[in-house]
Amino acid sequence: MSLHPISNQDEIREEFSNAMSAMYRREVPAYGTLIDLVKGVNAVKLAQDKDMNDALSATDGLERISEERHGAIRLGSAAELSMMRRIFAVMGMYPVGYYDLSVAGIPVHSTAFRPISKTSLAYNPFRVFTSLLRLDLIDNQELRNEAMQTIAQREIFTPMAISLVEKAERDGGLNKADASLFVSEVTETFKWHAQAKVSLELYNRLHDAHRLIADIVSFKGPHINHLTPRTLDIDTVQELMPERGITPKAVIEGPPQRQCAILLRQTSFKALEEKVQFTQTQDEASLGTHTARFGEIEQRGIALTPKGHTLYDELLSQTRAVITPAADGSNAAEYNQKLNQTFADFPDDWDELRRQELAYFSYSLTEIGENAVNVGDMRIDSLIKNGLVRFDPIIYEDFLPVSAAGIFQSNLGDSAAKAIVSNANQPMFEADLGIKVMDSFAHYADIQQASLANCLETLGKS
Ligand code: OOG
Ligand code: NI
Repeated sequence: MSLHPISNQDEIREEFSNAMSAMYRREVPAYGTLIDLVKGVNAVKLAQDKDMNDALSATDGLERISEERHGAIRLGSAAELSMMRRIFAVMGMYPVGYYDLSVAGIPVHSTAFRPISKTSLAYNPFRVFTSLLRLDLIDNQELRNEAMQTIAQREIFTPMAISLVEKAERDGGLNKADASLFVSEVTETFKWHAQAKVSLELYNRLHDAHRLIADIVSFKGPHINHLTPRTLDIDTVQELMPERGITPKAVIEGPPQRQCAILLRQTSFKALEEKVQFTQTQDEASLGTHTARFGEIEQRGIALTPKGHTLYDELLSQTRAVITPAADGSNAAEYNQKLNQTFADFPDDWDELRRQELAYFSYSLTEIGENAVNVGDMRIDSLIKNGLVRFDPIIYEDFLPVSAAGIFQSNLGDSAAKAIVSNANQPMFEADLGIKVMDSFAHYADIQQASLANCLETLGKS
């Protein structure tokens, strides 16, 4: 036994998410206001809804309900992305899913680094939505070269962070002291820098090509651009934000409010305009501003099968073919009404979702099932009907490209919708990342299948 045992990855991730939270509250005071609002609304919801309170205290523990569930960063190069992957791996966070944002006119593609196992997710679900800039989608060759050179010149990781990653890879983890040092070194990478790496003149040209390019290229590092706590009542938080002096985006992204929550609902407050000091050029003033950082909240529901996801996508595009939410919120009520109306076609009953194979469930034995002898009819529907097996929703742990695009857009302003040719390129993303991303559908299907097989095996022996 070593004198300095290896730290659990889940604990390192927990320490990291706490450090990020503390840093972001210091950097963006409005985010602290949002957290307080979310905590208050969660407390009211738990007091009003006893069933929810009981269910959550059994599964999630009530004291961490309002903690951060995810954050987001944007990287500039393959080298940055692959090192970031190695860093997240030390904290038990692995790339799941590929999101092509070019379809929405945003020149990035993304994955989410997240914990995978049930126990790790339950311990601390913190994920980081990570986007990589796609300079290949920028027409202007000269600007593309300048952007590439600027990014190539920066080193976003501290030397200590890199050497601790190497150590973790060599030794199979980090001891407690190294883990704490690692967290503080890694947190450095996500800090805000009011000092830009570029001149105001270059910033403006990058900004004109696409505001996101300016955000990614102009700074010393990939500042965390938002953190996202969990809310138990997203509609109420959305409604109360203005009272607390923060401006919400026009509409909540994702599915409408339902009895059986599906996928993910999100909203955010608009990014703040912050003062930036640009490098001096002869004829430009060096002070300017940049708008990038915001706060977001999320509420999660059940993961959908490919069939369910296709139905979700269809109903969402049906809605948006009739009404697109305006950035100023002027048609928000009409949009919500249309969304509700369209989603009436999505079954809103757990058993219906299960029988139509629209969503993923985890099966387990009831007390009757545990004690059953000589079970005759082993078909799953009969086992459920006879009270031997129960089924619970598997929660969606990933993201939604249309929602992500809405979050990006609301913080880029309407004018940022530039003509970007849509072209997904997962192989290029994975080559840059250094490994393949995990397929989330396959992962949810495995969890469901394993839970079912487990029930059937035990009952078969009875
Ligand atoms: C990421 C936006 C996507 C989400 O919750 O869908 C995202 C970004 O703005 O960098 O975080
Ligand atoms: Ni987000």
